[in-house]
Amino acid sequence: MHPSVSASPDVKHAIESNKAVVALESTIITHGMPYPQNLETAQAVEAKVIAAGATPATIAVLNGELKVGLDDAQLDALAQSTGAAKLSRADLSFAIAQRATGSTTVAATMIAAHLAGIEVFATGGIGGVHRGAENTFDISADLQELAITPVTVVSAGAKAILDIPKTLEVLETLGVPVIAYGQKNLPAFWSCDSGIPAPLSVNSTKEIVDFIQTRKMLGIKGGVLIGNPVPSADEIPKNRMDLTIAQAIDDAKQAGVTGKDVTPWLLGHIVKLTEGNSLVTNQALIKNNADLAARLAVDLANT
Ligand code: PSU
Ligand code: MN
Repeated sequence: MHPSVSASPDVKHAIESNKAVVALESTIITHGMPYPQNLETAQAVEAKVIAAGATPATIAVLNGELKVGLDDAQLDALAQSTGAAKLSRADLSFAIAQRATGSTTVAATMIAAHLAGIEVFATGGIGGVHRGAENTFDISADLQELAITPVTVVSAGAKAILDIPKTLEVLETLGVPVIAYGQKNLPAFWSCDSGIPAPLSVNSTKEIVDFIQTRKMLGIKGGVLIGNPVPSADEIPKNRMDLTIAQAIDDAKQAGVTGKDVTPWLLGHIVKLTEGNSLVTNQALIKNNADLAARLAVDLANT
């Protein structure tokens, strides 16, 4: 474990004894959902990981310390905080240097997980190429992180507010394996099926473990992205979601939202437009990803 990592006693013990650990991000807590649903979800996600036999490690920067594993009070304080910065590769070290508090995006969580020696990470949806990126150049740092940092990220695909075909093209260029779990098509975050075939697909955690081991054997660097569809009972079908997303993107343009505010703004606005339904689906898909990530981490620890 890297000396800059401040691991909780549970996480430290699990890592030192080669037990299964699942990293969890915190931007979803501070910028992805309102309080108290964010806290309830963070707790439910940790419970899912524990139920599947792994140790949860929620990651954040608290007063300049890179925390891997938060206790109840820390999780609660983060969920209620309003001043936490949204940290990615560019500003993770800045927050630590300034003794500040911030939540970690997929990119920053991957960096911290790797420093701690954690190989599996569960999130909701990764960042990617935004619609209209040919004009705005808005492409999430999550994509290049997947190219260089050896962590397997279990997601429900790229957030459907993004341009999914362009996101896939960039991932292909960067050499990031994108694997659909249990179906041939990629999921689309709130919806089970994006209508877009996944480059790769598997039906078991064992296949993912074999793939990860083979990549290690060949010395191929970088991460792996798993697209795990939300349970169908909890989805919002794509044709319904498409209209809401188009409306939300229009409204964001009108409101002049840019840069790292775009993703949180759109997610919050979509919760309003769907009268809370998108939040319920978001909670369900994260729990589902935590469960798959934990089962994968257990299989990986046993090989
Ligand atoms: N998925 C969610 N909610 C979120 C995010 C993902 O359901 O809040 C966050 C993740 O932390 C992801 C980030 O890394 O949004 C991407 O932001 P950007 O597009 O600015 O890179
Ligand atoms: Mn961006």
